[in-house]
Parts: sequence; C-alpha cells; structure tokens
Amino acid sequence: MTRRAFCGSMAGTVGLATLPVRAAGPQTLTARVATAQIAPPQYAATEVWTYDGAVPGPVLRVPQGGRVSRRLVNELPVPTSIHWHGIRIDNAMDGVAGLTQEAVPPGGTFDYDFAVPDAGTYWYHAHSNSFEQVARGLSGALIVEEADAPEVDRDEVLVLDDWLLNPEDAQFMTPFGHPMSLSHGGRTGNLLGTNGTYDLASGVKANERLRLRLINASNARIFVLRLAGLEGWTVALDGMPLPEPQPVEAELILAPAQRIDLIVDVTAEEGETAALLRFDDDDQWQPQARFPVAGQASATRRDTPAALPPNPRMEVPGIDSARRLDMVMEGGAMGRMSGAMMNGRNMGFREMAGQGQFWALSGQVGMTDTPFASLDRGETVRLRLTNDTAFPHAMHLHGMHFRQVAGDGTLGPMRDTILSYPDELLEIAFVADNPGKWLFHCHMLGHAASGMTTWINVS
Ligand SMILES: [Cu+2]
Repeated sequence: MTRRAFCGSMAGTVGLATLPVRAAGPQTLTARVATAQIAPPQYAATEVWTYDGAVPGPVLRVPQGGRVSRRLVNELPVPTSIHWHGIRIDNAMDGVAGLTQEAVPPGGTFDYDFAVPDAGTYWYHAHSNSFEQVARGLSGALIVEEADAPEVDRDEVLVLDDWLLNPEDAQFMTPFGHPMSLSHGGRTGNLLGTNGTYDLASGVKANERLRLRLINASNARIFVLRLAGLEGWTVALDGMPLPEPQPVEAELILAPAQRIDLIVDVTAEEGETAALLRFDDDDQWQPQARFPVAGQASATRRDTPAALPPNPRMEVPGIDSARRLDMVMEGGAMGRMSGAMMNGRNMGFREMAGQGQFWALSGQVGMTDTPFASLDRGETVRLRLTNDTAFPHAMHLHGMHFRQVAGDGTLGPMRDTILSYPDELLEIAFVADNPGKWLFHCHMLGHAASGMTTWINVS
C-alpha cells in the first residue's frame, strides 16, 4: 500500500502539470484518521492521522515564485493547524496555533494561501500539539521547483521517519508526551522507514542520475546516513542551495526537520542494490531506502553537476555591527538547572517536572506574552546559543533562514534548523527581514512542548 502511495504521488506530480486549472473551488488538504501498513505485513495496519489519507501526506509541488493555496479541512477529532517548514512565509500563514492563528477546530477549515520565494525542499506538518500530531503522521513534503532545474533522470522525495509502535498490535504507544522521553532525547521510534513504509525499494538503472530530497520528519531522531552504490554531491541544505556541490565523502547528519538535497549517480552495477544506509540503534548500518539496479541508463557517469541557482536574499551582511543576542538552553534529565521562570513565577525544577515541563531557554519555560527579542525589520542579528544540557537539540527559526557564524567569523550554509550539541557554543546570524511573530524552538518536538519554545517579533 505504501509503495503504491509513493508511486502514486510521483504519478500525481506528472498529472498535475498537465491538468487544466480548476475553474472553481479551492484545493483542499484534509486532515483525517486513516489506517496505513507502515509495519511489516505480518503486523496489523496502524491507525494514523493523515493529510488526504496518506502517510506521509501528498507531495505538494509548486514552481518558485508561485503560490500554495490549500484549504485545510479538519476531520480530526482535535484542533489542528499546518506549519510550512522553511518557507519564508507571510506570518499569518505560518500555522502556529496560539501565535499566528487559532487552531482549526474539528469540522472547521482554514485557507492557506502564500507565495513561495525560494526553490528547494521544504515540508509541512501539524503545529498544534505537534509532539503528538506529527508522530501520528501529519507531515508531508513541499517541493518548490527551480525554473531552471538541474538535469537529473529522476527526482525522488524521501521522507525519513520513525514510529513508536506497540509490537503487540502495531498501534502507536501512548502517551506521546511520556515524561521519560520529554526529559531525555525525545520520542524515538522502534520502527524506522521512508515514505510511510519500513522497507522502501525503488528501482534504478546503472549510471542513472537521481536527485534525492531527504526530509527528516521524525519527532526526535538524528539520522546518521551513508551512501552505498551511489556517489554524488550535496547541493542544498534546508532548501537553500550551496554555492558549490559538495562531494558526499563522509556520513550525512540529518537532525529532525532538516533537509538535504543530493544529486547522486548510481554506481552499483546491474543486479546489485544501491542504498541509503542509516546507522542503527544496534550500531549496524541498515538500509533506510533500497535502490535495486536493473538496466543501464548510460555507459558512463556524467560530469559534476552545476550548483543549483541561488535563491533571493541569501546574504547576511553586516555581522560585525549586528545586534547580539544570547540564549542558554537548560534543563532536562542529567542537567544542571535548579529552576526557571514559568507562568510568571520562579519555579523549582521538581515543581516544573510535576507539570510536565523540563526545559528552559534563558531561564524561561515555554511561551510568554512578550517576545524573547523585538527586532527591527531589516536589521542583522547574531544569536549565540549555549547548550547547557546533556542532549542535542535541533533549533528551528520560523520565517527566516540563518547562517552559522564560525569562530573565525566566516558564515556557514543557510539553514532553518541547526543541531546543537551538549556543551557546544553555537552562533547564528540572520537578517530580520520578515515582519511578524516567529517561533524559535527545539524541533525535538517533545522538548518544544516541555519548555524549549520561545518567539521573536520583527516589526
Ligand atoms: Cu531539544
């Protein structure tokens, strides 16, 4: 079923390009309960929460500079909303329940309609009780296509995920916000897979050139990946093109919510199986997606690909005179935090924990009425992040991309989510050029729900 859904979504992509524009009625994206065979066939199907009945949801493809127009129809038993991750979006369309919109009640609708300024690999996911709703399946790929796309034989979207299932009945383990996972590394699954199945296989030809769009849709898993029988280059991170393709020579690290675009050639021979491998919990390399090779696309490999065309507004000028901000990540199990501000008063860690909260950003647990920072539109900001916890965190800024500032002042690639390791000092810089209320939070979704969420205001 899941493989068919995958192939179906590819076929749907081809179909969309040739369909006439509909005269009336908005295109919908319906959040609803469904079942999916994500576990091996000897297990039952899993009850999932979906967009349009599929896990992951349909691949949405739109040309750069075009618009995404979708009416969210909520047929779930709970309120929900959609965040369009990585899109430098109109703030009112950012989908953060309680900050940029009210959650859409069961039976309700919300019309998302926004421009997409940047080409690249993005994704959409629920942003109401995300730690539960995303874990139940509410995510999908959003691909913004370059007007001048690189020459590849195939463009494959690979949504990497994990699911925490009860082995007895293949249903999700509850509660989603277990204190043990909230206070440690977050909810990680016991079944891993790609595009909604534990064993994705996609046939390829020798010397075929593939664009692989990797998306980590998991709640908390940091994927460590390697190529086998595939050789190529990283061409974009979090949607944003690299100035030059970078040969894939080492392991690829894909933190929750991050994306990597690869252009790879199939170097495995006919009859072999190429693969994207992951370093598994039992310290083994396992296939995350398999590519059995049949036939030959060409006798030889092609030349190194050109860089993807740059997106607009990728520069971060004026970092020497930038406004400087400091943020300390604190809390969690094995942490040093004794307490923090919560609901307007200072609270000890034990009392916080009693209310299901375990983390703080600069001494503050979760959201406040006033933003962490109020920024002037257009100014450049440097934000220093200190990870004073025992865990890695994937920190995500809504509405704007940033670059890491290295110790020598050079700027790293443009990203919207960055992995911070314990006891590591990290600095990011960005131009606050998008007005509105923007969330900044850990994308280990259980961490976000238990204290690691704040916001900035740009006006
Ligand atoms: Cu975290």
